[in-house]
Amino acid sequence: SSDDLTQISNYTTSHYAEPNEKYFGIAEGKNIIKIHLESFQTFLIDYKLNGEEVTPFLNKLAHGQENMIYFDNFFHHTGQGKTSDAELTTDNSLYGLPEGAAFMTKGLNTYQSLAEILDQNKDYTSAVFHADEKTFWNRNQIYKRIGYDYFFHDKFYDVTEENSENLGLKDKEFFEQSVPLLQQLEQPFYAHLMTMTHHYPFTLDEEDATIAKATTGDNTVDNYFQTARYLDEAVEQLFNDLKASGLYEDTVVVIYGDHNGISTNHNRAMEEILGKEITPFQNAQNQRVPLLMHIPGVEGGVNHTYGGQIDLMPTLLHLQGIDNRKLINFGTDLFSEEHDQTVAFRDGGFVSPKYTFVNDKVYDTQTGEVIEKDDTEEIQKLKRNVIQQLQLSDEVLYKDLLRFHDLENFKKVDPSDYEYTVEAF
Ligand code: GP9
Ligand code: MN
Repeated sequence: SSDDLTQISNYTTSHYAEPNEKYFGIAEGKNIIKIHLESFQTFLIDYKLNGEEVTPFLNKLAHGQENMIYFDNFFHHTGQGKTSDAELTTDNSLYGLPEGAAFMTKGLNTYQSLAEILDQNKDYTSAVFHADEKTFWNRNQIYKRIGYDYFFHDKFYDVTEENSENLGLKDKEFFEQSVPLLQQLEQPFYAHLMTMTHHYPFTLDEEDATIAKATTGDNTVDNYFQTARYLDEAVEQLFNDLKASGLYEDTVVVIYGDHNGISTNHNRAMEEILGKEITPFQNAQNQRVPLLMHIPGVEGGVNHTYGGQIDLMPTLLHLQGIDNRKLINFGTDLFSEEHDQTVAFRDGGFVSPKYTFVNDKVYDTQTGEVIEKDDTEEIQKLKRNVIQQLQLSDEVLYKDLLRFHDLENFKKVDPSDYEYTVEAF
């Protein structure tokens, strides 16, 4: 009911972080291109396999080329919904559900998404580019509730046996065919491009491989580096094409990893790769995924702020000069002085600059040492806050509470406004 909603908006209002004046509105009206790196974990950045960089282009970006801001303490919070949880979270500042995929089970809910807020406040066109079948993760249904104007799925692409691998169209082909579609969008736009080749089991054609496999004997881990390199080259190609098309200039570019690609089933091989034991503490640290952001006119560099996918929507809104104070957002602006640096995992664990809480143990995030005296008020409070945040976010989804959330100048999304067929485009 709307009473449940009041409790939740009390929480999000008290948790809200004021925008940083230096960044508020700095990217107003600029196109936003968000690039989803499938299964890409932060440990790949600057990792050398047999003395060779695996992802040379992304490494350069992480070191500030193109005036990229690189968040090296950024995490995913995904659960069973994997990619779709990352989408839900980055676009709505809500957590995925503790079980199943909200994209499937809550596909008919009401949302107040980033795409729709941008549209209704600043006249943005929004589009998802993803060359899989449109029904995968129930995207064709939920996107109409999220309010995406366009969804360029496999039917919009020329997909053949030769240009496909694993789940479908190879990333280089995907990006190449996406640029002409991007050029047709009315500006300003918010475009979300989702890659697919660097996905379990990380298979790749011999002719596309430009780095040798790892040699741990674990196929998943060994293959992971070849597809990561391929993805790196695909992103570089996209940057070149965006520049050539004139789209790059004056565009906010956001690059993020969606979730881990290597599960704990592969700990033995990963220990060989990382040269350290994969304890529960280390496994938590491995849930880092990169976030890179190019904001025209803002100097690049490494930003060590702790944060996660939940924080992306508030951050992007503030860059547009749209205050998220009244929104049901569980994250906070990464650039805000008041940003909450405690990053929740879906299972109630968390990482903060000081503490890592996993498997019922608290560790010092900086040293990895177990903290014996873990019942301090400070730690208890962090634990409570994380649980509360997850529970309230779940309640929003389970009870479809955004139905009751009146926002000034916001019209409820009408799914019948959207039709994702090639004919309708
Ligand atoms: C499929 C792609 C992969 O469309 O999004 O999903 P995942 O298996 O990573 O959840
Ligand atoms: Mn994924």
